[in-house]
Amino acid sequence: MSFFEKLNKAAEKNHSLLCVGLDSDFEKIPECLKKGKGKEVQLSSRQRADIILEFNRAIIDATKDAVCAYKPNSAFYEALGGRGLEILKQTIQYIRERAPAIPVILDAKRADIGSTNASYVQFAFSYLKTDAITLHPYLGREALQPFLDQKEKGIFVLCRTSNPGAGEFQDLVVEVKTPRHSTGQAPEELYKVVARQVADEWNMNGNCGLVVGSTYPEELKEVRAIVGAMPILVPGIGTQGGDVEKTIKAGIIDKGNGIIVNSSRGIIFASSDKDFAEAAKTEAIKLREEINKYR
Ligand code: NUP
Repeated sequence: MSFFEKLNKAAEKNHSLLCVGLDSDFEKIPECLKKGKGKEVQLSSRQRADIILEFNRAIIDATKDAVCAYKPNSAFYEALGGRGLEILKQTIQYIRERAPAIPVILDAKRADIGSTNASYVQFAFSYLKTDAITLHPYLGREALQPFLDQKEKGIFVLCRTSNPGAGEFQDLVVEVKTPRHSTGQAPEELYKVVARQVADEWNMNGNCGLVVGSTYPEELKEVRAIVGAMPILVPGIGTQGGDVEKTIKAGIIDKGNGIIVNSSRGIIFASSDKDFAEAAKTEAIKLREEINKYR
């Protein structure tokens, strides 16, 4: 089954467009999980990683019936070195065991020249066994081909990011000219060019999606108009202040899906007390219901 088939099934089963981001920053892990494991300053990377794994497992058990996907961000695991990569793999394995219907998106924002991408593909899909990955578009399709060739996987290309300075490059108005001909497209912002290229040129295997931040609902609406029904991963809800109603109205397609709404810190760190898993569940259900209200 392809990633997008799996995603749609999970969304239907849990009646949810919510993706919970497993951005398990050690500093924010509830104290109750750290107690009895030594003084925090003395904890080794291995011990920190083990605590994060315990945290992730509790979050997954608590939220698995309210989500359509999980999205661990590689940065928080890479920060812990070798054991960090192991617990990222073990977290994905745990999702397979406890919630096999729920796909996993690795947020790693990779991309390099083609031959190097082949190794990134191996890391994401052979070692970690994730279902989908996020990529930068900057090197172009030729370089990203090893990812695009992964027919059963989801390939999410950054289009309009959620950060305040996203427009520095993404809003530059450009005219597309290939070496031999102009496409005839009027000049437009770079993020729209990315959206158009991915939809028209890169999506030959039907495995592409885009990333557009919920902090820019107007841009999300414009991207939706360009790409038709292509799935869009939308981070920025919760801590970054994205508006749920505007996001859903701008991004949803006729069938009431087509977007994957991510919240990380707003869900997983809803409480820093012993009730952290229960609080994550409550927040996940609340956000799922709010999203569903506007579908
Ligand atoms: O444009 C983007 N904005 C963004 O926040 C693209 C992303 N991939 N992300 C990621 O989504 C970010 O790296 C983090 O993993 C998550 C948002 O987390 P939070 O603000 O919900 O805690």
